[in-house]
Amino acid sequence: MEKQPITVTSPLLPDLNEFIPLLKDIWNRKWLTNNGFYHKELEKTLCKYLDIEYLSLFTNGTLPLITALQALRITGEVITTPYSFVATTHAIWWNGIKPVFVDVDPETGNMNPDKIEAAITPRTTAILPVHVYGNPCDVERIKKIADTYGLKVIYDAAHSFGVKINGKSILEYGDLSTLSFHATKVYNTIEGGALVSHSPEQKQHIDYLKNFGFAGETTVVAPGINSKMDEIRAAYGLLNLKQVDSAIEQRKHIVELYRRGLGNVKGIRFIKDIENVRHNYAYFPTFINEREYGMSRDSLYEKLKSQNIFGRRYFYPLISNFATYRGLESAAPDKLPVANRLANEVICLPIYAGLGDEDIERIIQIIKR
Ligand code: T4K
Repeated sequence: MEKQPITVTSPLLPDLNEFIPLLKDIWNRKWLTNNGFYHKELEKTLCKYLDIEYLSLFTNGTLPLITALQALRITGEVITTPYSFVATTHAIWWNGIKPVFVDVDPETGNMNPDKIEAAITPRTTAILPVHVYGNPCDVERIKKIADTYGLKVIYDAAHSFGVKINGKSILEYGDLSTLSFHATKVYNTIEGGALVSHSPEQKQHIDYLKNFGFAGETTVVAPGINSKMDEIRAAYGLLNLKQVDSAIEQRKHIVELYRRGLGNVKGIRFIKDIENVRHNYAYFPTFINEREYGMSRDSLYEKLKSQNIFGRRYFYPLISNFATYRGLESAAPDKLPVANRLANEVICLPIYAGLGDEDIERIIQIIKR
């Protein structure tokens, strides 16, 4: 019998039997969106789980980025990383702000703090790094630079659900952090996201912004947007939260198997394991050195595909190489050598709760052969 396709991820789904009574309750309440009961419950429960104080739910992980830039009134130029999903740069562009790319660290794929200062101009107002694959950026150094130059920091923490550093939530760093709860993420509400802030006033303002700027029935305080999470997804999110710890444990086990199975394969490299981090194992990126491995990343990608295994080249092409952005001065490939190399070498292997040991062993054997 032909093997079922193995995709890079598969969504964590709550028990349908537990979901149906919640749906019935929503039907009875006839309150479907606009800060309803389940919305409030999920905000509260997520704050507790993530060990943070202020979180605003959104309809996806892109709108909190766009809104964060609005909330802090960011203008001019924003320093960012090209090694991410396009949404990071798109959010800057949608605000009429110029993205300025800087290169990344070869060991982690995160923004290289050594490159930030040279990119600062009189028009720079903020830094927008990404904790890529859920691995924390060098938050202390980025804070120091931001403080020195009077810049704001917004972290795209789309991959960092539940990640901690030295026992503290990674979401505590920066002026604001954003999360994505997309179906493909460690924790999902189907589509969804959040903006994490640090004071009741900041949260209040963000809550106005995600509701058209309304601060009361007849008062609009800003040109807001509509990005409210509905009750059905909030209820689904409450159920999914109950199983996320077990899902992260299963992901950890998969990472251990991959690291053990592929650790000695010449030409294959993993992301550096940063110390004192509670990881969420959101992705398992491997980097293929064609010369040492004896096959290019793309050939390996095709070979896996021919066996019904669908790894993904996150993040290739590099954002700065897309037609939309490649005209920018900072997008020139010779200015971003590390990011370009990582984008050309990366393949993220399948990882999700429920992926069996025998499937992982099969993937390892195909890569080793
Ligand atoms: N910032 C960063 C750093 C991000 O990575 C993202 C999103 C954002 C911001 C924006 O957040 P959102 O606005 O999306 O909340 C996926 C996701 O759509 C996207 O959320 C994610 N990052 C990005 C890295 O990956 P695709 O186009 O690669 O997904 P897709 O549809 O090809 O799905 C991948 C695999 O997952 C499929 O082959 C099978 C499996 N899958 C997918 C879906 C949607 C399922 O099994 N079931 C499903 O329902 O973008």
